[in-house]
Amino acid sequence: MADLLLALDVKGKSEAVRVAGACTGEVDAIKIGYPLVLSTGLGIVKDLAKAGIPIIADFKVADIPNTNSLICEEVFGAGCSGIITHAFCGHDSLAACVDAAHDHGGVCFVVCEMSHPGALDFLTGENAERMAGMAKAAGADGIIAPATRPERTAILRDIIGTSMKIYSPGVGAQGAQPEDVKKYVDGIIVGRAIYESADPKSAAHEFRVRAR
Ligand code: FNU
Repeated sequence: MADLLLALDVKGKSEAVRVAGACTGEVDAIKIGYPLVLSTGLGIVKDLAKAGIPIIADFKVADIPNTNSLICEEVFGAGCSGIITHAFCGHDSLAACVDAAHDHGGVCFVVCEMSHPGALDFLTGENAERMAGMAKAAGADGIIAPATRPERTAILRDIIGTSMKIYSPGVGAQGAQPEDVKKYVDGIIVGRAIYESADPKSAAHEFRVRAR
């Protein structure tokens, strides 16, 4: 049984509020990222948070520890309850994000293996497995692993165990189905298949039922 996270990669406040409003009650969290925040500013978090749904910032943070801390301060100060970070910058950069999240009562998720085809160039195999181990050692709350490669997500689950969560993108527009991956993960992340739908509420409802 997996939760449903809406990837709200729309542009502009009115579209974001429209889709989020339509999906209220059908999604367990909203994931925002650069497309939305660069078009609206970080103040969009307060607008979305009115619905009471947790907001996770997918900024794939990837810098030196001090800069990572500064980014996280802004994210949590704006009202987000989670941050998604990269791990390939190393243990100290990752620790900065985990510590900042926990200092604010939030959660930190770590990208280990990405869902797109190009992930196979670097973000897979031994690299992904080492990052999963690093995420666990850092005390992160969870990892990001691909619905498009469920067999890889199963391997990463074995590494982190059951005390950490896995959120999994790739369902819908990238070709994966909820049924492919739900037994390995705690949440599926769905963007275009919901926000580009003529009826986002029904689309979200269907994904949520299928993820259960
Ligand atoms: P949709 N996302 C992803 N793959 O797709 N954060 C990853 O490996 C990853 C992600 C995000 O395809 C992507 O940026 F680490 O329209 C987008 O916000 O369903 C969402 O997950 C997928 O969107």
